[in-house]
Amino acid sequence: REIEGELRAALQRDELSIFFQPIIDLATGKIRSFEALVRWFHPEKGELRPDEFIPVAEETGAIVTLGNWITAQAARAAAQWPDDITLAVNLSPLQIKAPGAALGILNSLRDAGLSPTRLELEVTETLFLEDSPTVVSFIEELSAVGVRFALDDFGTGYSSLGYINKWPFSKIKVDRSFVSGPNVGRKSDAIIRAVSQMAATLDMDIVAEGLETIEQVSAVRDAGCNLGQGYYFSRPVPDYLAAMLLAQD
Ligand code: G
Ligand code: G
Ligand code: G
Ligand code: MN
Ligand code: NA
Repeated sequence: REIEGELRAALQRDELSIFFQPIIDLATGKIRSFEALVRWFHPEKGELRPDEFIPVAEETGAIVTLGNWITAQAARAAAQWPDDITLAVNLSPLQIKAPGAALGILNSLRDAGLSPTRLELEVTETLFLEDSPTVVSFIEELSAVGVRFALDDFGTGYSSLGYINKWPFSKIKVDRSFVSGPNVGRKSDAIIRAVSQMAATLDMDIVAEGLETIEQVSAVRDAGCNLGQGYYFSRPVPDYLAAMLLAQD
């Protein structure tokens, strides 16, 4: 595919960059962490979203190189932040299943000078669809040095509670379909409440994603989410703007 060779060249030509979206403590209004979101500024096609090239990178195996590059770049920015601000990075299932995946991430952190305890890896349920020893050792190796895991897009899969029972997640990210859209109402609110209560009991953080209005912020806070993320607070921004947000916080 055309985009495949271009992706390789893009890394060399510096066309990719990492944006950062703050995750806010809903009790204090302060920034708790930033999620790294990759962007590709293509010379002809303009801004490409990850949905358009991450799947291609997965198919071609380029995701391993790309993923380690993303982690390294994001960690380099995060190393400049105050120590109590953490970095969240999205991982593709294929990236995790590649040989040496944990080592690749730890090397990226070391090169960037970021402590593993400041990294949180966001994974989705699709990672666990097959119960592989590779996934087990990936999670054990990184947990052992203090890396944390967040269950992303919670509520869109099939057996999220089973995964929470089995794996050491420290955070649940409630999918934005529970916050806005046709399926939001009494039922979605009750689900957020129940999951928030569970999260608090288990000492997990719970983030509501896709918050765009003050009403949505109030609703998820009242329902028990302790963290929030979305355009209401900030769009994903370049590293220098993330640093400015922190300076003003
Ligand atoms: O960034 P957007 O805001 O468009 O993200 C779209 C999707 O791409 C999300 O599901 C997000 O998790 C994923 N995504 C964004 N950045 C990365 C990345 O660095 N690595 C991987 N694997 N997925 C990413
Ligand atoms: O604030 P406290 O020490 O009680 O927090 C214990 C744990 O519960 C922490 O992991 C914190 O993130 C989480 N937590 C705190 N407040 C809330 C909340 O309102 N809802 C949920 N779900 N978790 C919370
Ligand atoms: O799958 P994941 O949760 O990693 O993806 C995050 C995605 O959500 C990114 O595409 C990001 O740009 C997008 N996003 C972040 N905040 C908002 C928001 O408030 N509204 C909408 N529609 N999308 C958001
Ligand atoms: Mn995510
Ligand atoms: Na999500």
